[in-house]
Amino acid sequence: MPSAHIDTFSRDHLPPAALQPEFLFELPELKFPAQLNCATELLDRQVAAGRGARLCIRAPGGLVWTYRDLQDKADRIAHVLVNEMGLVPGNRVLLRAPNNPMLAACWFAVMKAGAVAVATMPLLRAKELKAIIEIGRVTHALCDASLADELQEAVLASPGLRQVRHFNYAGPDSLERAMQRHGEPFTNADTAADDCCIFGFTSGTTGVPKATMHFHRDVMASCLCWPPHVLRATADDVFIGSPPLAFTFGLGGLVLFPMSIGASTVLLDKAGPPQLLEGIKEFGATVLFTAPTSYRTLAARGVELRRTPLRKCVSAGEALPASTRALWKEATGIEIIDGIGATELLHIFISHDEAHARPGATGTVVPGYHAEVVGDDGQPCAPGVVGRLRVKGPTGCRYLADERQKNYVKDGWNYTGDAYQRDADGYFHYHARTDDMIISAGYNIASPEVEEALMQHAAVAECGVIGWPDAERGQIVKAYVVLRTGHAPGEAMVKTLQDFVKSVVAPYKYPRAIQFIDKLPRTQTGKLQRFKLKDI
Ligand code: 3UK
Repeated sequence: MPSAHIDTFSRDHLPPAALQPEFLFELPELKFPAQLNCATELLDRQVAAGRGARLCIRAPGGLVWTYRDLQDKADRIAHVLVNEMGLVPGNRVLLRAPNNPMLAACWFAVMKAGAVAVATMPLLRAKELKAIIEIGRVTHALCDASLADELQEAVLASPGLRQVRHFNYAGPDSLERAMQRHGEPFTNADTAADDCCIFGFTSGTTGVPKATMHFHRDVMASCLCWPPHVLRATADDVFIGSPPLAFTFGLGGLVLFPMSIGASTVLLDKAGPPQLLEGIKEFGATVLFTAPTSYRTLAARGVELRRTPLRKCVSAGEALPASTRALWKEATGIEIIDGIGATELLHIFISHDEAHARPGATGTVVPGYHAEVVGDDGQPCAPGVVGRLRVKGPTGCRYLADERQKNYVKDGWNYTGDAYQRDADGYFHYHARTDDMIISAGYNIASPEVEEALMQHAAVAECGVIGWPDAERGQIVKAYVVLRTGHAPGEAMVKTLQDFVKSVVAPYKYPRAIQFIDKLPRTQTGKLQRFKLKDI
């Protein structure tokens, strides 16, 4: 396949063939042509098919863009990148903004120009940005003016990154001013289906960042597996949610999936539970993407939510506790669609629709993917036995020049690092991250199971459970608990919660130590950072 890349950095740094996963294209719709540009497929095709006047993106403050408007912006930005910033296909463009329409336009511009998008979490500091710039050999940056400071500092320390433009600002050197100079349509780079277009940095619950590499065909595959087979939204749906577009959960749920069906999306620059609620009401959102904790908090507003047209609610990023599923159903009448995805696989590969929810299970394998639970010997486990989850399908793990490729991919399978159990009906039940299993006096205890038990108690707002070193038992179960307002910490509460856990799960799993805290440590993607609890 002829690559469009003149700068061959990404192709030169793919993992060696022997360390790549096996890629499967079993669904007929996944037989991609040799040349494929995902911006042509997702954006230009909608306009060419006569849907240019349809609503595409809205945002707080009254901004409304049609598909034609987004195409116009993306074309102008692509011209600026190529004609004013010296971009050639294959260059890496760092993108930095809260979720907003210009960020989406910049993302499509990078696709159109045949470059590689390196989207970054808004909260990252200069030091972390510098590491990303180095790992991804970033050459260009497009940055929201509100997040300029930390990037500025990182750019000063990064000689390879010379071209930076800022947007959502009115200065003479702004991206918007440059866009005014380019009104003509942009001819998209004729990229190969296997030209890289995304470096997705892992959200990392543990530390050192690594970049996952995704091709144009991977972007299209993510739109063709889970969305039509499980989510089944329509062109009239209005998508909304909290995950940043730098997190592939957000990129898919809030940009790629709505656009792949001609629907519209609402991009919120701040998307905590209050802003989500406001957004759902104001824009009449029908499809919500957010994390389990956010559903837990929002459930308190069930009366208001029932008055909105919200109809599909997707949870991912962390295991969805059965208690949160029940709480949301009771509050809103809506059955949450759970799904496990990973940055390495771009999006969701095990999930279920509303009619097939099983409390405590993530779901069944998404069409297009294969998944197994295997023991340490690499052999599939019998139903009900906990082992390691491994997956393969049209997308898979390619770390950019990283030793850890051989840990994630073995024998063609992607090992996600999760301990799972598969039941006789093919439903996958989450246990823990393989490194979050607690071994106490010879018992294997999964942190999330104890957390889920605790959360069923009315006094518990949130909690995190870890193994704590213990001379006698090796480890003991220790819980960090955030109480709901109106409940007092203290010895009596410790005893109450311990007794409660013993009454809902096997008593040996109860937390022998409980510490009350105000807030749990979380990543910017909303994941609990259990490893940080021990230092509290
Ligand atoms: C955990 C889940 C249980 C699991 C992601 C949807 O989370 C995403 O990507 P990350 O790379 O993390 C991957 C890991 O997160 N996880 C995610 N979802 C679930 N565990 N139930 C779930 N529903 O440990 C997995 O290995 O940050 C999620 C779409 C795109 C994504 N990138």
